[in-house]
Amino acid sequence: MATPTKGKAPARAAKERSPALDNALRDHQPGAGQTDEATALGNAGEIHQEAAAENDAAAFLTDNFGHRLSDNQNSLRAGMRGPTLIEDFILREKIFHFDHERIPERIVHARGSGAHGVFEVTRAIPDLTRAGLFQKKGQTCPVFVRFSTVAGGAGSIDTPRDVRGFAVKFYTDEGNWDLVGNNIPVFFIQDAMKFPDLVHSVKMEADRGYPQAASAHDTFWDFIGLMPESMHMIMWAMSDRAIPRTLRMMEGFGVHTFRFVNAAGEGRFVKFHWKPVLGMESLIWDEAVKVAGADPDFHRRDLFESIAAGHFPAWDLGVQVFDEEFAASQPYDVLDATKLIPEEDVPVEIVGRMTLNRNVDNFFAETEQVAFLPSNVIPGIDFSNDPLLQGRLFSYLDTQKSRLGTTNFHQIPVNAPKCPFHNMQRDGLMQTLVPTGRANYEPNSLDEAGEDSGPRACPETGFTSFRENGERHDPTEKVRVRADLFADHYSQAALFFHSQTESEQAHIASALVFELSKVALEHVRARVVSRLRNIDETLAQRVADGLAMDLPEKAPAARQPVKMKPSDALSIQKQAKKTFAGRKVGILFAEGSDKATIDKLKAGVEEAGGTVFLVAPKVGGIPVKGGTLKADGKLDGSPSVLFDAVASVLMPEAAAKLAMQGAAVQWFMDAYGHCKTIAHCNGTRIILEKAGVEPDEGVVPNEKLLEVGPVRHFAREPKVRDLA
Ligand code: HDE
Repeated sequence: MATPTKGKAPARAAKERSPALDNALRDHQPGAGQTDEATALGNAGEIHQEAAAENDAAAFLTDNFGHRLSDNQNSLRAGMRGPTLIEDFILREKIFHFDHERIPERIVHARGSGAHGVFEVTRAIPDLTRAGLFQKKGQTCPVFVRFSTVAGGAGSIDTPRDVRGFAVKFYTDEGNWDLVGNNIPVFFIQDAMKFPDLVHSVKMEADRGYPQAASAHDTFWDFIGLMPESMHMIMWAMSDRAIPRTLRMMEGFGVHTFRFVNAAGEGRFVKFHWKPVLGMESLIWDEAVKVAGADPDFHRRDLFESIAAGHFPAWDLGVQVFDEEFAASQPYDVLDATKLIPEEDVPVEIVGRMTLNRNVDNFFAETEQVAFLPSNVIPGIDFSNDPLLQGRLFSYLDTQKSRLGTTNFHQIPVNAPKCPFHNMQRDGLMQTLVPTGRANYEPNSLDEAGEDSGPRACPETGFTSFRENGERHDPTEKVRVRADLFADHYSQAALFFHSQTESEQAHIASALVFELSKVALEHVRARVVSRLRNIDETLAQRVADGLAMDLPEKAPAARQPVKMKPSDALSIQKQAKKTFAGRKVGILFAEGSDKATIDKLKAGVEEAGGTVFLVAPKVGGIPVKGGTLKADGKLDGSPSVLFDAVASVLMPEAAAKLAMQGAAVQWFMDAYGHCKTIAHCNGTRIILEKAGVEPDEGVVPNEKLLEVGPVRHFAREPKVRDLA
């Protein structure tokens, strides 16, 4: 409350204030420490009075029914020191509302961050889909996106090892299309029937209520060990994909096989991909753990600040389109969500670009209340018989009622379509629309009496389900089984592992060791390792060694795996982009540092598309050579894990002083340990030595920062960490 008025005109003399405000000030001034707040309070009152004079009704505080408040500081009492009166409708309404301000958090994906944006078609595909959105190049539609972690609660950290949700709501002219995907193209399970078990196992354990936002515990790995179909997803979840550096630098996937249907009624299968324009970046596990402490809101803050600064994150929408014939000739079933289609087999064709260009105005109203439904499709986009997708079509509608409390959740602004919608549905809790007329049923002939008869179905433009049965099933049979190829649990897990660089493979092995080391039940560890033997014998051996256990017997495979050709598209490191765009460089300076050098470094990074964050032992104005300089962050509150690369401009005396401080030594030790580029001046050497930083191609003089770029130097990793 104090903030908006700080620095404005001094408070008026007490006699000019309203009696209520005087009362508030008196009661709020028990000690000298409160003077500032009280002054601000006076200013607030002053501003409101002035606004009132201008007849600006919005400036008055009212209750929810529009009654103006005369005092927002004191409840109504029976006498100066007496009890509060139940008649105080203002107090009761305020507390009543507050008491009910929380809604049930999402059972999964509770922690999320959202933003508005726009989608633009870059390639028309009328041959593939009749969806109006894709008919013309240049066509645009607004979107809302929510990124999320899966396992943790709404208040949990942003950087656990976890899958990230990547849910996009397209507000098209033909209604909302929700592409509710993840940042990993496959899933843990094949059938919706197993979802509650999966989620129960990964969430906090039922009796003890921990661990929060972590898969490294008994129940998760117990379930995984007993569900060999999860092994492909486990490879992804243990890889660097599960610890993205920012939300802006991760891929997204629709996961399931969907259908495109064109105007001629021809259907083709389609998989959706989001490719980040900034390229992909991940954290290193040690870094992820430290970021969690340094800034639990790391991803949310990054997204918000990037958009606020006008650095709009963008993704290209790609499609892999294929027909039944292709599907039938693959060694996997395209209806199985634990399988992907290698990009080398079916290239990803880019058809549009999404740019996030507006932060939410209110987190609760938009990010919390947004309701995604995989069942929200538009004519030209249809479902497949993927048994996981089929279950989702039911679940999301259902969950919104429990979260948002009403079947009218579609009327909440962030959920409402931006095209008109009319039907005969009426009433329900929190109906906020006021439908007119009598036509709330159909058919009716009210128009014959001159009344509005309401809307009607339209066979030509309305949604029609794809009619052909290209998915080869016998609809006369009722069965609880899975198709044969679903039984191949290991071919694609091996494909993923063998597509990674050596360093990425080491990260996977180490992640498995870390996670399983947190599993207390030894038979669970052994079962998981026995399954790894079906993926790669050396991986299984590395994990067994890392856990100091004997290699268990190989688990029998339900179906013999086949060999697939490694795919570079599955590796982050093989696709790494050397760019400053969207990257942040931390520059350390202190008293006496050369401002001109700092300015030059900053200008260079900014020109290359990056941002700079100045770090110093103190945040106020610091005397430097050439003037004073303010830091963006204090050293011990701005560890190097928050940056993509670091640089330092220090005079020898200041560096000698900093070399005595853990925060400064740790700054470089971590940057080095996390394989980041370290640019430095001569003065910094004393700290580098103490931090154990050894020369390599990523430890360079400041002048070389732009040339080397904010890339990771993974060749350094074996020197700084013992990987499995
Ligand atoms: Fe979800 N999932 N899910 N899921 N999911 C939810 O819906 C569910 C699955 C995904 O930012 C819930 O509104 C079932 C796959 C995202 O609001 C719930 C199954 C994929 C989000 C639900 C799956 C996802 C959710 C919880 C197995 C990737 C967050 C709150 C059949 C393709 C959306 C809510 C947001 C959220 C159910 C599997 C992605 C309970 C039953 C596979 C990104 O309805």
